[in-house]
Amino acid sequence: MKTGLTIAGSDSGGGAGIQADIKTMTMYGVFATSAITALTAQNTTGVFGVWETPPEVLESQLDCIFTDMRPDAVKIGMLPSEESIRITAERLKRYQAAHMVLDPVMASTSGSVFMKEQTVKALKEQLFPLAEVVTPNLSEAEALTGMRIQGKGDMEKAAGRIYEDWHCAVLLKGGHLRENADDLLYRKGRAFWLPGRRIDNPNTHGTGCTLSSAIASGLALGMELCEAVIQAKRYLTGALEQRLNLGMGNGPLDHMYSMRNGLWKKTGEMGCMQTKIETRERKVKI
Ligand code: PXL
Repeated sequence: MKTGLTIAGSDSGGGAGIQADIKTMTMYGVFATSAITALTAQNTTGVFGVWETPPEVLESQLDCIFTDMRPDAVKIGMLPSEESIRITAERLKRYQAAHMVLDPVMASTSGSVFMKEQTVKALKEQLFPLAEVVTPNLSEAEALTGMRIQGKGDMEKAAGRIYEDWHCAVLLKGGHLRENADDLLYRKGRAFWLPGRRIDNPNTHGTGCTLSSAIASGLALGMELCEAVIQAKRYLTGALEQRLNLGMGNGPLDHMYSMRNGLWKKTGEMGCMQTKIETRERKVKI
C-alpha cells in the first residue's frame, strides 16, 4: 500500500487540516500518517483557539514516521511559526522526502489569521524550494508576491513570479475570481488552465486542505503532477456536489461520497456489513 504524510494542524470540527487530509488520503486508498503542527478548537462557525505543538514534539513525530516508513508523498499545511517551518524543512531535507505538496495556509475561511507576515518569508525561503507544487489561493498569492491579482493575466504573472523565485510548480486556485473558477497550473515557464465548474454550495470549509492532500495522494499513487491535479479537482468537485450541510456555519465537505457511490454501492448498501458470519449450532450433551 502506498503511504502519505500530512504535516498540518488539527481541526476539532473535522472539516479541515489533519482530519480532512486523512479522510482524503483514505478515500484514495493511501495509508495516511500525520505530524500535527498545532491543535485548534473550532467548528463550522469559527476558530476559537490555536495551540502550537511544542517544537520537540513536532520533531519527534517526524523522526518516528521517517525512520520507520518512507512516505510516498507529503502534504504540508498549517505551519504556525518560524520554528515549525525550520524543523519541517530540516527534517524533510534530512530524510530526502519525496513529492511534497505545500498548501501555504495563512488564514481560515472564517478569517482567523494562522500565519504572521515574517513567517510567510520563512515559508517561502525554506519550504518552497523543496516543494513539487505549492497551492495558494488568490489572497495567499497576493501575500506571497505583493501583487494585486484581479484577472487571469495577473494570475499568470503571479504564478510565474513564484515559479521564477523558488522553482516549484504553482497551482493558483481561482475559486474566488469573479469571471469563473478556473485554476492555473504553472510549471517550467508554461501555464495550463484547468477549467473549473462553480458549484452552488456555501459549505466550503476545508477545500484547500482536501485539494492539496488529494494531489499528494495522486502523486503517492504514481500519477504525474498534471494528472494528479486534474484527478484532485474531480474528487473535490464530487465532494462539494453532495451538498452536505453540517453545523451552523461554513460546513465541511462530504469526503466519503466516493465510498458510498463507488464500491459499496456495487455490493449493496454498506457492503462490508453484508458479509455473512457463519454460525454453527451443535447439540451439547450434558
Ligand atoms: O483551510 C485552512 C486550514 C488549515 N488547517 C487547519 C484549519 C484550516 C481552516 O480552518 O483549521 C487546521
